[in-house]
Amino acid sequence: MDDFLKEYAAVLEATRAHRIKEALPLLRDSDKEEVLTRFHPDYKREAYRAIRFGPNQGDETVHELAALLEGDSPLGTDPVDLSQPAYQVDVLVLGGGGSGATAALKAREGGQSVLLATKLRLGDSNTVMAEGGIQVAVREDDSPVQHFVDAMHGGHYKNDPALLKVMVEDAPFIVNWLDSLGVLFDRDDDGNLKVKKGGGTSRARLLACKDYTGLDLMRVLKDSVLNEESIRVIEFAPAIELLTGADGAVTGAVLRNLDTDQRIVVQAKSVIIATGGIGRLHIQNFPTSNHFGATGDALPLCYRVGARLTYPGTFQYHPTGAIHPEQMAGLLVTEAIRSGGAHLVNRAGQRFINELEARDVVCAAIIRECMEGRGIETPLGRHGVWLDIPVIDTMNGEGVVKRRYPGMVRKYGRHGINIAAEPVLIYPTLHYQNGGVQIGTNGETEIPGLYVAGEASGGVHGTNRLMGNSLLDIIVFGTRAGQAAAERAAGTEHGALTLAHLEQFRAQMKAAGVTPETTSPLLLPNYVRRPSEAVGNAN
Ligand code: MEZ
Repeated sequence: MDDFLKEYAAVLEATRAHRIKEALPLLRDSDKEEVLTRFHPDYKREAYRAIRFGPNQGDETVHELAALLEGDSPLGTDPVDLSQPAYQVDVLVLGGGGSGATAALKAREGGQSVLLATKLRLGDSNTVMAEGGIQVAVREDDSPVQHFVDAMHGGHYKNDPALLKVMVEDAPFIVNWLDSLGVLFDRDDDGNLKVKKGGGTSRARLLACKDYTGLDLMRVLKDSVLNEESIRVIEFAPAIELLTGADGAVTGAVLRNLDTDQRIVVQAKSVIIATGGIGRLHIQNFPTSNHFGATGDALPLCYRVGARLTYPGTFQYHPTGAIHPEQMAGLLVTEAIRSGGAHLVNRAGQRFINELEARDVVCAAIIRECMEGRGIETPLGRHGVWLDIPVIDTMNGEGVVKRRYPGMVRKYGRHGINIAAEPVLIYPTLHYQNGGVQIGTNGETEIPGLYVAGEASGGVHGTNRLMGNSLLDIIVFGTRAGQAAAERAAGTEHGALTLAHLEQFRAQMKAAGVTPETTSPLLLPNYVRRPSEAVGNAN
C-alpha cells in the first residue's frame, strides 16, 4: 500500500470489528431529497443551460450535451452524392454493442436483410464494461410487478410506465434466450440460477456471470452475429448523419470510414440506432466508467431529424469509481461488491450511508463526505472515501472475494493491489445517461423509420436507473426494435435519400441566433487524436 494511505488504513482497520456489528438504516424520503439536492451533480444549476432550438427547446441540460445538440453536421457544406448508395438494405443497425447485436439478430429473424455498422469493432461498447449483473424476477418470492415497483421507486417515479412494464415482463423470456445462446450465468450446485441483491431493490434478482456479466453477454451475442452470415457487419464506420425522405421519414444514413475518411451512403427502410451513452463527454469533469466510444452519438443524430429527447439532463454517477492509482481513475468497482457486504467508510473510519441505497443517494453521500472534509486526498488531488472490500472475507471466510470478483481482483492486481486484503479509494464516476431519445415500447420514435434501443434511448429508468436494469434494457429493447424495424421494412419501399432535415435544422439554428460550438456526433473523445491528426497525414 502507498505510504500516504497507511495512516488512514490503520484507522479503517481499527474500526472494522465495530462496523460489522452496525446496522445502518435506509434513509427517509425527506433525507434522501436533502442529500440529493445539496450534493448530487444533477442538481448543480451552474452546470446546466437551456437548449435554444429544436424539439427540446427550453429544456435544461448540461453544457456539454447542449453544445452537441446545437452542433452542426460533420458533413459541413460538402456535397454528398446520394444518388448511388453503397448499400441498400432493409434494416440498418447503427452500433455494435449488446443492443445493436440483439437488434440485428432479431431483424434478421424477421426475414429482412441487415447491415450492422459500428464505430469501433463489433462488441466494443459499454456492454462489455457492465460487471455486476442483469435484473430478472426469477425467484418464487419475486415477480415482474415487484421489479416494476422497485424500478419506479429508484427512478423517482419519473419512469415511463409503459416502457418499464414491457421491460420487466419480457425479462424472464430474455434470460431464457440468453441462456439458450450460451451465456454462462452463475448457478448453485443444483443448477439453479444464483441471484444477488442490488442497491434500491426489495428482492435479490440480479443474475450474474461472476463480475463480468456484460462481457459474457457480448461474447455470445457477437458470436451469434458473426455466425449469421446474412448479417453484414462493417466496423470502424460510424454514422455521421441520417438521411430523410420527402415525408421526413428516416431512409438511410451517411457513414464515415474511419480509416480512409470516405463517406459511405446506406439506404434502408428502417434504421435502428443503438450507439450507447455519453460518458466520454466527462460531464462536469467527472471521470467515467464508459467505453472509449461512448460519445453520445445518437443524441445529435436523432435531434437533427426532429426526434425528442426525454430527461436530457439526468445522468448516473456510479458511486464507486476507482480514484487511485491514477491510471485506474473512473474505472467501475462493481456494486456487486457492496451487495456482497463491503463498507463505504470515511477517513474517520465511519460508515456514513447504507451501501444499498439507490445509486444517486449513495453518490451524493460520498460527495458530501468529501466536500465536508471527511474524504481522503490522493497525491494527484483527487478526493474519495474507502471501499472496505476485505470486510467481505472477514464476514464470510477467506477466499470469497477472490471467488466472487475475479475481474476486480485482476484489474487491481495489475497495479499490485490485493483487494481481498486492502481497502480501495473510490469516488463517483460518470456511468450512464438516464435520459435519451424518446421511444415507444417497440423502440419506435416519432420519426417514421427511426428506432432507438439501449442507453441511447430514455424514459424506462426515470431519472435514476437501478443496477442491472441496463443489461436488461439493451436486450429487451434491442429485441423489440429489431422485430418492429423488420416488420416495417417488410411493408415499405425504400424512400428517397435527402438532407432536407439538415437544411431545416440549420434554418432553426440561424433563426435562434446560434453559432455552433462544435460538429456532432463527436465520434471520439476530445483527448483522442483524430485520424486526420495522425502523423504523416497531410490533411
Ligand atoms: O447496471 C449496472 O450499472 C451495473 C450492474 C454496474 C455494476 O456496479 O456492476
